[in-house]
Amino acid sequence: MKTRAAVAFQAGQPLSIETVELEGPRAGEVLVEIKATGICHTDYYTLSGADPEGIFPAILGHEGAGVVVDVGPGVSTLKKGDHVIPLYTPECRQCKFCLSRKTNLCQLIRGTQGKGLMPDGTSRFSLDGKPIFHYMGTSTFSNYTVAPEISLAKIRPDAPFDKVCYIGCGVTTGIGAVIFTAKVEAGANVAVFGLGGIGLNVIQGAKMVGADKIIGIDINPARQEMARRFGMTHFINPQEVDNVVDAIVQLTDGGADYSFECIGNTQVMRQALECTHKGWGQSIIIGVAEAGAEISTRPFQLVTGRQWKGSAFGGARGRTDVPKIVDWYMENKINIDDLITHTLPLERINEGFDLMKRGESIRAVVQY
Ligand code: NAD
Ligand code: AHE
Ligand code: ZN
Repeated sequence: MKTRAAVAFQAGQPLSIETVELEGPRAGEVLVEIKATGICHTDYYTLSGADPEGIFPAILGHEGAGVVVDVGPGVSTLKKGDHVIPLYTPECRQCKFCLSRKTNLCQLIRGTQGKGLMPDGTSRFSLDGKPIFHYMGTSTFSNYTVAPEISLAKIRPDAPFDKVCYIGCGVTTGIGAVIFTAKVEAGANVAVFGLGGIGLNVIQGAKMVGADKIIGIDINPARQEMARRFGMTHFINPQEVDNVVDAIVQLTDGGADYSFECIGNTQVMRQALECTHKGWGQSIIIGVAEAGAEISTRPFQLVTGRQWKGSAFGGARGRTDVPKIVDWYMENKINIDDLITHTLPLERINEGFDLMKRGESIRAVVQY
């Protein structure tokens, strides 16, 4: 079949709207009509050329929601008409990682996914007879996409696509990092570095679990209003204080119990670790840093009890947890609507990237 898609032909170049060829689903695969997709900073990261796994031409996008149109041989858990959210972190429930119960990082198809291919080592997308690579196993910047069955969470049919698509990455990453990765307890003091599409969801998660002080740190003062609406109690603009770490330590009587880096800046990652409390502070890295970047701190910071952790997709097990997060939204337990600041047609997807780069959007959503 043919489908409209935004194609990334080259790093650093705007996406190009094309009509591409899409082959039907093979064994274990599912054809999905994507109804809406968010634009995450990670899409920009890969498009910029900073991603060591970035390959071109590719169809980016990993924050979508849609409807099953067709299933390939052997698919047993999904059928035509089911509503789904594609998962860049699949959940096969049979690999060593899934069975460990210690991580959400299912590895069954990670090798081919990172090479922009379906699990059988080929691509379903092409243009003028030449293959186009998939991205993160999802490629939601295409109106129709093919994904492995294990990379799709079935969700309730009454959830609006243009809102719950955000659960495909930002919402789950932010709230999940608080409840699944850090397991923040009521009364804890939390510091959140970067108040964009991810950081605001960390704030929302921290408020949900009953955190005490929720300190937001961002160089964009315009982020303050929205962050307060989601539960931030204190704001620090790093450009207005001598030392961010000292400012947080003073506010929290010795340091934050938990901190979250939601930017992808290795200098800030160091600050995020060092602002946590001696003896037990935990700092969770969510931000994705460019190829070659490295983090550093004095080992003494860890010797004296601070811990560095990372979180991918908020530690959520997609097929199990994503449908529950959709329920939370439908039951008004979480707010997604206010974070979706812009909705655009596919033809204007590059404007969505520009809004994010200028710090004017929280989430721009493409509606097909
Ligand atoms: P975003 O662009 O919406 O937000 C980034 C925020 O950081 C902005 O508000 C910006 O003003 C702020 N910022 C930039 N530099 C800063 C600095 N030096 N100090 C303080 N604030 C600063 O991006 P996003 O979509 O929220 O994504 C944030 C990061 O999380 C990205 O690196 C993205 O790739 C990553 N991410 C990781 C996962 C994961 O599973 N680990 C999932 C999604 C996104
Ligand atoms: N290809 C990148 C890795 C980027 C990365 O860390 N991705 C996160 C999700 S970001 C979503 O917005 C992730 O889930 N990582 C785990 C994994 O297996 O990719 C690079 O730097 O190589
Ligand atoms: Zn993302």
